[in-house]
Amino acid sequence: MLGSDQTIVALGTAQGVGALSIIRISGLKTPQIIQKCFVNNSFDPLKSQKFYFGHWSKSDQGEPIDQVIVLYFPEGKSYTGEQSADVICHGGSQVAKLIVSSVLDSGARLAKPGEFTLRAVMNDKLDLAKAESVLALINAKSPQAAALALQNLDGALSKKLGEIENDIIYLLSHLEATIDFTTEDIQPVAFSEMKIRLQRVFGEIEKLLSTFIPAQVASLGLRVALVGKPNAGKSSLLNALTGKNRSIVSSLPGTTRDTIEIEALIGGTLFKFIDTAGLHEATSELENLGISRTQKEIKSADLVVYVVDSTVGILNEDSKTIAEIGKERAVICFNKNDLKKIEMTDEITRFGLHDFQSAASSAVINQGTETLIEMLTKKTGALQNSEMNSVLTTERQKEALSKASEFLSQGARLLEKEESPDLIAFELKQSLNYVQSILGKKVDDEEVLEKIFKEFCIGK
Ligand SMILES: Nc1nc2c(ncn2[C@@H]2O[C@H](COP(=O)(O)OP(=O)(O)O)[C@@H](O)[C@H]2O)c(=O)[nH]1
Ligand SMILES: [Mg+2]
Repeated sequence: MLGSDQTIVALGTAQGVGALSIIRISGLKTPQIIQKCFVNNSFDPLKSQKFYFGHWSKSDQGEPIDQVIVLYFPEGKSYTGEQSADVICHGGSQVAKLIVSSVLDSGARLAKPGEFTLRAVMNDKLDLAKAESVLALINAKSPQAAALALQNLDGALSKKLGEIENDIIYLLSHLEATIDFTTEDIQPVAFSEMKIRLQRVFGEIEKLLSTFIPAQVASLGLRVALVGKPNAGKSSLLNALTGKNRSIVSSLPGTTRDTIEIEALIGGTLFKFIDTAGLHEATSELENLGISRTQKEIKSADLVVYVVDSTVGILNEDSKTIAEIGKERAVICFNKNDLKKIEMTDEITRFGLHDFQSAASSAVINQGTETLIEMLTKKTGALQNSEMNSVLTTERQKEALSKASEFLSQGARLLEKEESPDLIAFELKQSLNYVQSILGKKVDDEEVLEKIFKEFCIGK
């Protein structure tokens, strides 16, 4: 790998004032840098995973910069697989900076984003799927996203992919034994047995593929659009939903006047509420823009809260839009419940919307929002209790596994027709390559690596 003979350094903790900072060093020169800058007579680079307390200086004759703890990891026993150290110093704006520059002066260079993790992959300390979960864990915005990322870092996805890989290899070896039984010791299994086994792997791949969207929702947040007629109380409801006891993660004003996106962590679930422009006959170009944007939000949202003014009731246009959204994604919310208590079931039935879920709320006195949140969270129930022990968390993983699935199903078709084993084996080999690419076996594609690691922060 380019530059892996160089020693790298970076601040591992966030910039700014805090109690402590950690500086990471990795590479061949790590022990000699410590010997030069660190005053501690017992430091021994041959000892495994030791920590030392002492002063860090600019050089062996320099003034001390700080009292530090040095954690030393010899080759093969560190995160990167190389000789590596974490220097724990006091936080703040100066100390860590001075220590990093002393390491740079001693022959290291500044690490690129994700370079420590890249080295870990190159030295077989992590596979690519685990490396991606390091990034996912750092970027997690909800407890659920963090839990999924940790599961993968602990190897859940890698294990599952390893099983799939072995199953395909098994099929391949038996196919190859039928092609050339003189060189193989394997007694090939019958085609009928192969069919069963291939279907089983295919099922496993499909099951894994189905985890991608729920995992995306868990990590990116559940997109909930608030839609309805002007004046129904969408904006007020958004405020009530994201109001007290909620941690607002961010608030992004949209490009049109009336579109606002607010992230809020509620009961462990990350929500992205989108306030939209009211649906009505537009009288100006600007309104038209707002409404077409609303249509787009309706399409892209995971769930839609269709807000109805209880004093007005459902109108024909409302019912048309609600029906179009469909009962899987829509919840009807009768707002302004403080002004008028509407018979929800009657109202819904009258418009033929029998199977739709509904809730009543008052945005001004903040009533009914808990029930609405509960309803929305339940609608995402599949995300919480489906088999989420190994999940696909990145677009790259999903793309590769989809390809693996395509080749495998092509292989299955050929097997069904009892085509020649080498044709079937060809498809299976392609499938195997894609499965292995997720784990990063035989990683030689610089472009793929660059794309993954540029997302990382420096120091990881
Ligand atoms: N009484 C009452 N008034 C409400 C309620 N929700 C909204 N409003 C009022 O209805 C008007 C329109 O609300 P707004 O949130 O701007 O509606 P939007 O156009 O759908 O975003 C405002 O005057 C709000 O104060 C509610 O639950 N009860
Ligand atoms: Mg509004």
